[in-house]
Amino acid sequence: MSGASNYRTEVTPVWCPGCGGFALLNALTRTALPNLGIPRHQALIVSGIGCSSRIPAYIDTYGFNSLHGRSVLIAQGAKLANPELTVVAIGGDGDFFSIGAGHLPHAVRRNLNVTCIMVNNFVYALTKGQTSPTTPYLQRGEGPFLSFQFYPPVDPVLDMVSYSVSTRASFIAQGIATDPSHLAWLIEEAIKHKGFSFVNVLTPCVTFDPPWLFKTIKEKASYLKEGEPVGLPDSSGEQPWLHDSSNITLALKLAQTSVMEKPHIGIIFRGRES
Ligand SMILES: Cc1ncc(C[n+]2csc(CCOP(=O)(O)OP(=O)(O)O)c2C)c(N)n1
Ligand code: SF4
Repeated sequence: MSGASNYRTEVTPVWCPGCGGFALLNALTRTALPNLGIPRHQALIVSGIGCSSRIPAYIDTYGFNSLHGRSVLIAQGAKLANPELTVVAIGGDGDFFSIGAGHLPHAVRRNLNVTCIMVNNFVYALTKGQTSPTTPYLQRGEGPFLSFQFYPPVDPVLDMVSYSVSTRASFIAQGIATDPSHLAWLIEEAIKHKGFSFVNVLTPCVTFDPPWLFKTIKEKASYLKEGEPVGLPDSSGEQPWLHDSSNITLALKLAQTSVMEKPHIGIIFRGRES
């Protein structure tokens, strides 16, 4: 067991070296949970199935490595049963946006005080590289994805920002695994928000993503700061406006930009609490 200020278990992560999962683990256990001062017996991490969903084993709180796509449901049930618990659901883009996608709008509607962290590595990693709803279009044979070599994705990307803004999630943020301290701050704000909060973490899968994918995202990432002009892609004919995370109309405008054009990092929208 770890010490009082350490939220890590003694279990060694089995993630590949360089996996974005480490950034989230560090953000949660080294910064967000200690800063919030949540006692370990009052926090629950629920995950689904996937590489990212291994995380409860590494965090010294209550944990539930549940079923693929169902973590949001289980998290809501736990919160209803014990409102004192800080409940965080964690999973991959396949988990939340493919098999589990039907649960998200209803979690948004209920607006229970649950934080949902989507580890968006743009691929089904655990099952070895199939395309997910967030996989961008690639040319045939491009990248090391096993499935891409023969079946490049042809469907448009399901973008977390536009999805969560259009369903009116009460807290929406996007972080990036290369900046764990900023990610920790976003998670703290999400946990403090009294309502359903959704944090999309742009994350590299060093094994199955083509290397240019996360490199492009990292290079194009643009931080949102309250009261400061938003970054827009070169192709945008719009004048940058001043970021105001309380304004859903401006969040809808941000949602027009895809993550591959201009990944906005920060709090996108903060609305009604429950
Ligand atoms: C009901 C069910 N369907 C399918 C699977 C197989 N499966 C396990 S993990 C996974 C996808 C993993 O991708 P993602 O959720 O994005 O997580 P990652 O591994 O990328 O972190 C699938 C399809 C399963 N375990 N259970
Ligand atoms: S396959 Fe990808 S997501 Fe899974 S542990 Fe390795 S780098 Fe991480």
